[in-house]
Amino acid sequence: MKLENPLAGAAGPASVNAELSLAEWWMPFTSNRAFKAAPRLLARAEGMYYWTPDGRQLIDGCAGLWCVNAGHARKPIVEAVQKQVATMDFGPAFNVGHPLGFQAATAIARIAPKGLDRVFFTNSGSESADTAIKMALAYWRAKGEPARRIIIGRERGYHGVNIGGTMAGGIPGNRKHFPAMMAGVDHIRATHDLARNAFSKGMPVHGAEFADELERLVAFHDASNIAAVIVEPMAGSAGVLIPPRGYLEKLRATCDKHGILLIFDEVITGFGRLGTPFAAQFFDVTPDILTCAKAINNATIPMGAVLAQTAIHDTIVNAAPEGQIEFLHGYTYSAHPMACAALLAAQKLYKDEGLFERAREMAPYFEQALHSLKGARHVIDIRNLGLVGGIELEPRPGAPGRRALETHIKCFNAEKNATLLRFTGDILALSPPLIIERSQIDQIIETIRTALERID
Ligand code: PXG
Repeated sequence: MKLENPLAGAAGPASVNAELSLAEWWMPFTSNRAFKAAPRLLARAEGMYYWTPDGRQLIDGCAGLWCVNAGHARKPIVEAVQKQVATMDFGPAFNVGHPLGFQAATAIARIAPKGLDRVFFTNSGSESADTAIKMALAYWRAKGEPARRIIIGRERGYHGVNIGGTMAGGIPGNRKHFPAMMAGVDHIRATHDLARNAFSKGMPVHGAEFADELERLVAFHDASNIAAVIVEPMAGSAGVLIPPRGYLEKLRATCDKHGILLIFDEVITGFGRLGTPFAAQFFDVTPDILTCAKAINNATIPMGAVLAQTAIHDTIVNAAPEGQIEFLHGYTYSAHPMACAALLAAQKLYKDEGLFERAREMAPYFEQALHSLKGARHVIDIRNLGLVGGIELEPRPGAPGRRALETHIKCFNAEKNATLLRFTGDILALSPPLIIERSQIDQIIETIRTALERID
C-alpha cells in the first residue's frame, strides 16, 4: 500500500513514506487477514495521544497495551535512553555486571510489597511467568521437597505465551494446541459472576467462596505435590475480572495453611494501575513471588522482572555449592543497560509526578464516567478498579466478539475524539495512561457511547 507522509517535516522519526508491504509481518494476536484488508496504523505518540500516518489524532485509552503508564515519549525517559545507548549499548549480566542493573533492582525493591526484595530481570511478562514457575520449582528442590511440582492456575488467567505461562494460563483458545505440555497443572475456577455482580463498582461483593476451590484441589492432589498457585490479583487481558471482596485473602490463607507458594502476576497491575505501586499493596495481600513487566520502564524497552521473598532467594542460593551457579536461568538481555536506564528514569518520573497517587485520586471520577454507560446500547456489565475499566457487550447472536471488534474500529475511526481501545471477546477494556485528565475521560466515554449507538 502507498502511504502519504503528512508528518514530513514534523519532529521525530515517525514518518511512513515508502511503499509499505503488509505481507511479511506475521502479526501477533491479530486477525492478519482482516487487519491487512483494512489496516489501522500508528506512526507517532506523545503524552496521551497517538497519531496515524495520515495525521489523525487518537486518545490512547489503553496506555499502548496497558504499559505506557506515564504517557508517551516522556522527555526524561527519552533522554536517559539516548544517553545510555551512546555510553554502553549492551553489557552482559552472566558473571559480569553493571551498576545500572543493581540500581534498577534496588529501585524496584524499594517500592515492592514487604519482603519482596530480590529482583530477577527478564524481557517480558511471558518470561517473567516462566521464570517465576521455575523459581518455585527450584525452591522446593532446594528445600528438600522435590515432589512439590504441580502448578495451580485459574480459569481465564493469562500469564503470557511461553510454555509455563501457557500451561498455567486458563484461556482455552491459547492452550488447545498444546495438550502434551499440560501435565502438572490444574486450575481453580474464574471469579467472574455476571448474574450476581453485574454493574458492581469496584470490588464485587459476591464470590469470595470461589477461593475455596483451592482446598478442593489440595485435597485432590495433596499439598505435598503442589508447588505454587499463580493468579493475576486482578485479571486484565481475559476481560477485566475484578477479585471479589475477601477472595485474595482466602487464597493467601489456604496457601499458608498448606505451605504452597502464592505467585501474583502483576504484569498489568504493577506500577500504579490501581493507585499503589503494586496490586499486592492495594489489596493488602502479599505473595511469595511477584511477576511484572510492561510499565516497569514505561514500556520504552522490553523488560520484565520477578520479585522473590528474601527467604526464597536465600534457600535457592544457599543450597548450591560455593562458587557454583545457583539458579541455572537467565536471558542474554536480562538487565539490558538501556532497559535499566529507562527503568530508572521511568520510576523517577512516576515518583516526581506522583503518578500512582494521581491514579488513585482520578479513580472515582473514572468510575463514575464509566458507569454512566449503564443503559447504553448492548452493554450488559461494567466493571472497574483503579484506572481499569471493562465494558461487557451482549454478544451478537451467531457472531461472538463482533460487537466489540466493530466498536473498537468505530472508536479508532471516529471523526471526533478518536480513541484506541482494547477488546477481548465482547469485552472492551480501558486502561489509560495515569496522566489522563478528566476531560479526556469524558471524551473517551462519549466516543464509546456514540460507537455503540452506531453498531448493530
Ligand atoms: N501476564 C499478564 C497478566 C499479562 O497481562 C503477560 C503476562 C505477558 O506479557 P508479555 O510482555 O509477554 O506480553 C501479560 C500480557 C490486552 C493485552 O490488551 C494484554 C497483554 C498483552 C497484550 C495485550 O489484554 N498482557
